[in-house]
Amino acid sequence: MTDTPVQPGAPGSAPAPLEEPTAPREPLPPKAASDGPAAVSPTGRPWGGDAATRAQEGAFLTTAGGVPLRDTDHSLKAGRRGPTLLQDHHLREKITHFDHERIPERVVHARGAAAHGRFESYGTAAQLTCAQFLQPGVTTPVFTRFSTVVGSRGSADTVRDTRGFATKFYTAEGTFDLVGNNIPVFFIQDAIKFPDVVHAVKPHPDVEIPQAQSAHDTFWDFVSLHTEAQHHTIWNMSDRGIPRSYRTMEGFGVHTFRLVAADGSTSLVKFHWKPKAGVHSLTWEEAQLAAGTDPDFHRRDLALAIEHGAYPQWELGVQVFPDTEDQVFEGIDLLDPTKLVPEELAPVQAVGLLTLDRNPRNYFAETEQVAFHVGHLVRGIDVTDDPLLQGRLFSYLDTQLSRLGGPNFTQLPINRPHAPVNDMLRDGMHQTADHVGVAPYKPNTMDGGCPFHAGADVAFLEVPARVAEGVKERAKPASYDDHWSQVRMFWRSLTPVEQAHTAQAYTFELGRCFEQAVKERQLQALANVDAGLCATVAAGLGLPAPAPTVAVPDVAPSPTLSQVGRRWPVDGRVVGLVADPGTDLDVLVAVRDALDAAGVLPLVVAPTGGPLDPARPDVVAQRTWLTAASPELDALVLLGAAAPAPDAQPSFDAKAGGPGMDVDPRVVMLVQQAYRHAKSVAAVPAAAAVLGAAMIDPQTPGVLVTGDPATLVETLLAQLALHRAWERFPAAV
Ligand code: HDD
Repeated sequence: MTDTPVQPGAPGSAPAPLEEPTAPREPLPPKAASDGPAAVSPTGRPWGGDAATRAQEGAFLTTAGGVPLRDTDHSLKAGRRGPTLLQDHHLREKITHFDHERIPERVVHARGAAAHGRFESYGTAAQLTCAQFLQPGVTTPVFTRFSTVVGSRGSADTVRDTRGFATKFYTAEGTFDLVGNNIPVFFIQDAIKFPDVVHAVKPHPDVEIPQAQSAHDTFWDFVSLHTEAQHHTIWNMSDRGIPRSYRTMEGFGVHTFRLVAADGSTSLVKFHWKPKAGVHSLTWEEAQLAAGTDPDFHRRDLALAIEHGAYPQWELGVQVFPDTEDQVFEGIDLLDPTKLVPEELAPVQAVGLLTLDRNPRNYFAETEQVAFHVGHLVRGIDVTDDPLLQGRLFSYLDTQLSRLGGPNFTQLPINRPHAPVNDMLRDGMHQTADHVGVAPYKPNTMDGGCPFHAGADVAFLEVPARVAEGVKERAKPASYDDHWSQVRMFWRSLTPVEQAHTAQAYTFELGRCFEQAVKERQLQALANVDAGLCATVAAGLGLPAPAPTVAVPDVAPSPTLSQVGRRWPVDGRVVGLVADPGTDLDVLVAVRDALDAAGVLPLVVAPTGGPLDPARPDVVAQRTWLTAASPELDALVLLGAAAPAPDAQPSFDAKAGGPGMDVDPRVVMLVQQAYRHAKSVAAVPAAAAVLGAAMIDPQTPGVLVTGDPATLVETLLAQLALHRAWERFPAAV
């Protein structure tokens, strides 16, 4: 025996003391916003937080096998400075798992944001379809994922692009997916062209630029050669291509679907989502600013609105057409996905209300792993022969096999039906179900004939629709040949402000192309749409405007295609209250509370974070003069003279506000931006100098100076309902 102390770490020594506590601790509770209103689906499954899917249990850190761990910070080494041992099974498990944390991103729609909610049926579609979730009084849990199309998972939200709008209805009769976009038509008429259009719009394959942009040669090469894409493209170039928020987008099922009623009668329909908050877009400058200051602009907006209780809502509506044999309505081929049916010809009839009220708890588990499929249909809703839809019926199932690693992705918690599942699919990668019985085939006697076929009163039934007569050929019908009249209809339905934005977008995008032939060919396409549009874009490019090559019939505008001129609810809109140490906090609180009561989200914008006055902890800055930016704010209220703060720097961006000026240059820049973006700007008299420094005439539309908080709020809310002071365009951008 020796009494020499054993060195820590030497064989036989006690483990080194731990720095962290080892007392058991309960896992953190979920964030309030992701807890959401507790509710139970009609099938009995909870959807306000599902304890069964929570991954973490117990108080201790464990291995994947549940063995409690004492140390996850040091690998097992041969001596403290020695090499790491292959024996370290915890190290290998930890690193191996990490090495495989990523799954392939979606080939399109990679970047998205999602939320849970509920769909309440009005019952107004009960005459049209026997689908259970559209019957009177039925509420169905849903999960909706919004997305851009072109960019990678980490790209910016506010790029010019189409937006995806996909909703999974967990109905009592099985899952129904409505996989739509914010544009009612598509680039192509046949799914076989999908790889072509996507290859054209994705970054160039040699250097992989540009990211999340259509402003490049291959895209315009494709759409100018492939003129059926011109209709979708003009929607992209309009303000619809840069939505203000996911909350302010329309959604469209695009294709014509067939509804089947309880009595077997059928009708053709197009699905529409109508946002309760109205249809609003960013300006191009706002979109570009937001991509820099807040690339997560739409994702954050959705999550914050839900967290603040301003739950986004959309009405689901249908345009209904008789199910005639030719499937043509008012001369429009309903099977051509590059055509819409103007609402003036077939009004949208509301059939239910979607409310998104719970943020995801885990982005990967829910938003990333959710798998939509146009073939997820329920009894009472069937597909048509639209060749784009037919191809999609293959693609969505197929893509999940590589994205989610096998055929059992419907067992992932977010994809699990809320209806009972009793299929005869077995085994495969990532199988988690414990199937019982010996006879997963039909007919059988070994399992007593189970499971039984469903009767016609509950089963999904394909409608016995007549298929077109003809020969087998790779061709399309003549009714798909008009690529121009609806493009012209869209253009003519826009107000002058919207037309100016659209022409500017074409000019920018083609200006980013380098191939002369591509620009000239697209100008030729624009000449067929409208001579004025073509001339404006040609002038911007410095090229001659060609004459049209196609005689396009004159078309009536469809006023519902424009966003301008209507009043919308103000719920969930965001107003910046620009304050400083001299601000009368009673006025600020009066304005803030009145806006809050109207459902608007007021954000205090102060020189620094924290309380404006230590004696008034109820008034705290949510944004600072440095972090606030116009795109996030739908209007500004100026509540102080905004004298330069000690950290103010002269700004080259602001037209005024350099050294020696009386107003902080960051506030000047913010106000100038908001003004250029045609936002309302209201000011108390003490802040009039800020307008002066920003060179804004207080008499301009949408600008107001008043000392009366009630008048200020009332005027501001009325202006917010119009979204922008449109009269300020086209001087604004
Ligand atoms: Fe698609 C994803 C919408 C045509 C193939 N599509 C995807 C998503 C939306 C749409 C919203 C994202 C779903 C999510 O959030 O996970 N797609 C549309 C619309 C189309 C359309 C409205 C035309 C009307 N799509 C289309 C065609 C094909 C695909 C013609 C193939 C032939 N789409 C896919 C895909 C994706 C997809 C490759 C990528 C990831 C996924 O499916 O799950 O299969």
